[in-house]
Amino acid sequence: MERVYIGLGSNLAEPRKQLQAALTAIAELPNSHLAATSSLYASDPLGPPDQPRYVNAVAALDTGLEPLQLLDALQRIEQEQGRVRKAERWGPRTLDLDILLFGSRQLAEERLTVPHYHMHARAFVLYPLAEIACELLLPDGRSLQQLLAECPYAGLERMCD
Ligand code: A4P
Ligand code: MG
Repeated sequence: MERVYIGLGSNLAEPRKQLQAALTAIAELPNSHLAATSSLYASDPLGPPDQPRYVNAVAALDTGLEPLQLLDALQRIEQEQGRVRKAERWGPRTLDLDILLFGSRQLAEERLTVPHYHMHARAFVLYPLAEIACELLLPDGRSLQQLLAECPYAGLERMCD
């Protein structure tokens, strides 16, 4: 089993429900155990500004799946929840599931870059992650606390349960 962190995001079709349904589906993945989930956070969109605010969260999964098996499974969940991939970069979506960290692995495969390439500077990733993995070290040796110190909380809002 390896500890994996998954970033969840949605800004279409009732984002809260999208995230809750995704967490239920992730909890049912084979050979895996959903260990923790952060609160939900409302966040200002990164990318084109003419789109609704996002709801974001981070989940910790202990899994025996290999990285590409997990990516396939997460993309299946995205599809099942009506994700349509559009040409516009960083445009609105019903559900986005990103593999942020996979144990201490560093992967640079065609379909999979781990750690996720922009996680280091995104408040909507780092603050939810800190809720469930405060003492985390990244594979390059940087601590989550260090990244948080350089990442303003701006545009983020923890949602009530
Ligand atoms: N891929 C490579 N590495 C990974 C990984 N670690 N996890 C590949 C998941 N997928 C990975 O992803 C495109 C391809 O990346 C996949 O086919 C996979 O093989 P995608 O989900 O189809 O496209 P995308 O998400 O639109 O692209 P991208 O560049 O990954 O966008 P991001 O970085 O996910 O950003 N603003 C707020 N406030 N909150 C958000 O959650 N999200 C985005 C999307 C933009 N703005 C946002 C948010
Ligand atoms: Mg993505």
